Amino acid sequence: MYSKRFEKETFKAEVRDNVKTLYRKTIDEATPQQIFQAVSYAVKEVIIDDWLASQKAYDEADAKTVYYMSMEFLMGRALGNNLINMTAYSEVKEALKEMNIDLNAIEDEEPDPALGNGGLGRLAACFLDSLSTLNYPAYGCGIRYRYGMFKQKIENGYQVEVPDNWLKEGNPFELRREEYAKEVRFGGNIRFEKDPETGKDIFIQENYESVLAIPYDMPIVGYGNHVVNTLRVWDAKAITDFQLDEFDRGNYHKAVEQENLAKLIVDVLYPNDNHYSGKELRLKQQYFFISASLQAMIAKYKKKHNDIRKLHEKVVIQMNDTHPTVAVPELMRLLIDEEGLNWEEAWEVMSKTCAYTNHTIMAEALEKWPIDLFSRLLPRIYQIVQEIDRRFLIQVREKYPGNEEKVKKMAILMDGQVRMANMAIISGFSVNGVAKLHTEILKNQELKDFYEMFPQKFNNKTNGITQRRFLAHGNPLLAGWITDRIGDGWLTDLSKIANLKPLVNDEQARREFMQIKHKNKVRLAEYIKKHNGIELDPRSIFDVQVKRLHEYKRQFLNILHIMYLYNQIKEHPEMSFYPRTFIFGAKAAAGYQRAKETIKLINSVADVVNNDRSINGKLKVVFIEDYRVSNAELLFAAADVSEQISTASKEASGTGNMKFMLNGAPTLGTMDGANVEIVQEVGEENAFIFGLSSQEVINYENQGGYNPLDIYFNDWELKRVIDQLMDGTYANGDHNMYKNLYNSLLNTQCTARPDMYFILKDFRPYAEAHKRVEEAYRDEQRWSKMAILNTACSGKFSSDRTIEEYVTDIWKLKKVYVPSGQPE
Ligand code: T68
Repeated sequence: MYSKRFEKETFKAEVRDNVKTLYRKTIDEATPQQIFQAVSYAVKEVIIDDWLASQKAYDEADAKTVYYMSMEFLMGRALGNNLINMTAYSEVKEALKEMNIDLNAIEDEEPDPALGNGGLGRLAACFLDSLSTLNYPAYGCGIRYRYGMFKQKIENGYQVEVPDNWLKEGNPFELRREEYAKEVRFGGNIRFEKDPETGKDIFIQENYESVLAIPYDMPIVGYGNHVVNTLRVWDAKAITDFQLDEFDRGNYHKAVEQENLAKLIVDVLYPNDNHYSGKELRLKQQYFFISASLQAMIAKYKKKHNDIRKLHEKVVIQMNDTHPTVAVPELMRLLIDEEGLNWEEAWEVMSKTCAYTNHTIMAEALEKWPIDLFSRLLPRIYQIVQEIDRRFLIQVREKYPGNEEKVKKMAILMDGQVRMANMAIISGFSVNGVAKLHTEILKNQELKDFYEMFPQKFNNKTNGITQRRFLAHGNPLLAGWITDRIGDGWLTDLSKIANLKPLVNDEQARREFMQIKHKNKVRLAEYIKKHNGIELDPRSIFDVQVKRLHEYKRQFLNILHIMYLYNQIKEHPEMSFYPRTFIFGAKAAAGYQRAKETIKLINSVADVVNNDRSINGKLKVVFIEDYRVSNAELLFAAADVSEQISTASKEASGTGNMKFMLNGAPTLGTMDGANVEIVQEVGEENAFIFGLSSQEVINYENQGGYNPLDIYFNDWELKRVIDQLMDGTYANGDHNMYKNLYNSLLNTQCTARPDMYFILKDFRPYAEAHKRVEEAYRDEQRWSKMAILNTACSGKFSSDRTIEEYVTDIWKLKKVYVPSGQPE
């Protein structure tokens, strides 16, 4: 047993006590939210003991630690996951049941901490889970946004954004740690003096604004090993009288300004994914959490060590995309200005400490800060960036004499901008992509010049997901069945799931597998009935596309195909057609017009199709409101088909694709991102692959695109679908509702390149792939084999595997074993 405190009677007493001391109530009087809090505090008691034990063990081992720096951690709910990882889920469920409390209902009381947009933030969360489970010392460092990703409401088919006040009821799992607060300074000017004794330059920042960064720690519980790591997210507070410059004392205006800055800085997560918005506040957020995290990191190091020149032996910093890359000059600043190292010494330490992960090749996602903004906000940091750039360009000119083209492409400072990716690549010791194909594209196209100069820095780390959340927690029926069949080793070693492979030839096993899928479809249908009021037939094919809404992800292609199917059914009512349910879930960035129009289109098609009795329920379309981690778990468990249809070369990896596979849904997709590796593992015959290859897409792009009108005028069925965007069919007669979408496909006046994402080009191959899905699904035996094989071949896609690769190739950490922190 993980802890005696989870013994039924002990645990029940603890919950009763908590309800009493927190709320002066008995269990019967307490609200579900209060019970959630009381249960969480009881669980936290156990966690704290292990947390202390972990930190003690790390201290004794003097172990190297990874600092995973990320603007986003999309954690999802903590209670259920913590119980799973403490192997106490069923005990606690039973204990609560005896008190007439349903654990699932209590879990639903927890707000979904949504401090992230999508894949990048969720990846960070999976990585933390794996780091703890694999016994590696780690910190996640980020921001405690007061408002996370907005809540999505659908009103009249349109997305409406509602603020996500996730801290309203208080977060039972976090610890505020005021005593570790750090000051972060912005703006002002830099004066420099010579130190009269050493003759060194000293840089003095004057007339700056500052805020106090206050850390909140959240426990990251490893699976069954008593390891608890820390996710440290920073809140901001004004520095009022204390610590203000002498000269500023009593300066009321300044105090108010600093108050406002502090409030604003951690107020809200920017809700863009794969898109850079160049807002000053965003840069403030970046520097704020990086400066605070690095100060804390150095302070911790110095408690045990006195030679800062060896910092890199005890810490490594992984930068999750370019968002935290201001860590490079900030670490230089701390080493030079605060620790007294010279440039060369500081460079040696910094460049052995920092590593960078790239998550996208989309040009609009690349961070390039205007120099005037950057230098005004971070004057000392800017000086350091200039020096990094100056020294680097000397190297470039040495290596490529007379080649000013290279200089232009590779410089950090160019055309009035600070190019953050260039800085990260030049400064760190590792640059990784997130799937094989993506890394190859980085090396051979996007970052070719850098790869030529620093080939040793480049490496691939194919993404992964945690099977603890996305199978053990999200799909308890399948998890239980797998454990019955092959034992529970898969929970910490997903390669063991391959032991299911022989079961594809076991009819009984196949039937059970499909029965579980059916039950999960019923569970999802109930959720949809409750939330959308739509009645679904769980025997229909559940075809699911859930991910952020983005043109390159091509939800538009999916819905156009549904419009096409609907036309077909109407026109040929006699044609054989296996009933299909198409399920979407997606948030659009608030200012992303085409994305929002796509949501409206999906909902309007849903309205028409779902209410057309003449098609006998053959086709249903559902848009899940407020897609997030908690309902994602239901969706993966229930999906028959996984839609992964990005324009080839655009999706760096994808991770949803892996979650579907783990839960037994074959991929309907393009050869993009990690789909390529999924197909490699499961075999092409167990996936439905279609469309242009990444090389074909890149070739077209190099030619300036293709002409979609050639397709439009030669495929009348497709033309008809596209024309329906403009004839009011799905717009109550309004001819303008979808004109942006229509124009994005065809109109050269409105877009630089019509059909940039090759929707028309891939349409017929996509429709044909759907035909293959239908045919395969009709053959129950074949389908059940495919489904089991997808689960059985998913072993590679555990984030445990990914983390072991980061550890071996980049971080060089050692495992630390932690004795239980529980009192005997
Ligand atoms: C995603 N990126 C990739 N970005 O699109 C996906 N961007 O292919 C990959 O699997 C995943 O990262 C993990 O590697 C994102 O999710 C963002 O969310 C984002 C946020 C802010 C700014 C730019």
